[in-house]
This record gives sequence, structure tokens and C-alpha cells, in this order.
Amino acid sequence: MCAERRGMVAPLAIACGLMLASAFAHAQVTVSEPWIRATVGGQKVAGGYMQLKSARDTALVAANSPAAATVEVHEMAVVDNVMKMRALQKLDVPAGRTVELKPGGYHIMLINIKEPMKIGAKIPLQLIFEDKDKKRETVDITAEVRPIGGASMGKGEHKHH
Ligand SMILES: [Cu+2]
Repeated sequence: MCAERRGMVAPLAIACGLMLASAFAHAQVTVSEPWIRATVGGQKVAGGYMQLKSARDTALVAANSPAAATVEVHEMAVVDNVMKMRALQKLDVPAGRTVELKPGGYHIMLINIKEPMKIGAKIPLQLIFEDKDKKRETVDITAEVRPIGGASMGKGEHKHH
């Protein structure tokens, strides 16, 4: 399926992703620049980040990966001055708008990872989107593990519920 082919090349430059998106116009969702943050020590969770864009209104409703027991879609928000994250039933991806998953905001959470996330590793991820007519689209991507740093949210980041 086109979505899968496109997913395979998603780690390439955004420009490439956009070209492919127009070449396969019937496929809805484009995923660009997926990456997973490297883990340290015995950390059991890892955050995944990427940009989502869809030709039609849709929503990210689920995700999974062979590298983790569970994968959830999370949101980070300040509640009573404390940065917290919570699982979302779905993350809306409105037509034509780029939805960014990034540190400190929306993210994919890999929970109970089977091995530490090592820099440079390529982690398969499957994203499941569902539109308002309940039509599902599955997108397979490969996310590269990148170092901790950049827009770090501090120590509380991976405390869960
Ligand atoms: Cu999270």
C-alpha cells in the first residue's frame, strides 16, 4: 500500500515526504521526521516525536511498536503549575494542517520498552488513523533514536500517572 511505502521513506527530508504526498494523493496521512528520544539507565518509557499532515480530517487513534509492550498517544500540559502528561483517546489531525509531536507537547509514548533506546537505532512504529467515517488508515514508519537534549522538559518528564 502507498501509505506503507511512503512510511518507509519518511525519515528522509521533509521535501521528499511532500513530493511523495502529492504523488500518492489518495493516501491521507504523511508522517515526517519521526524520532525517538534515547533512554538512560533503566528507563522504561521513551518519547516519540514527528510531524503529521493529512489531506483530509483524521485523527491519530492508536500506535504500536515491536519495541514496546504498549504505545500510547500523550499530551503534556501544565496542571496546577506541574507539568503532567496524559493519554489521549485521539489526536486530531485537521486537513492540511501540520500537527507537531515534540518534546513538551504531544508525543507518542513507548511504555515498557524491551531494550534501552540507543542512539542511531531504527525503531519501527505503526500509527493508526481514523477519520470521522471510522475509516482507518495504517501508516508504518521507522523512527531513529536521537540523543537527549534540545528542548528538554527536565526531570519530571517521564513520570507517569
Ligand atoms: Cu508520555
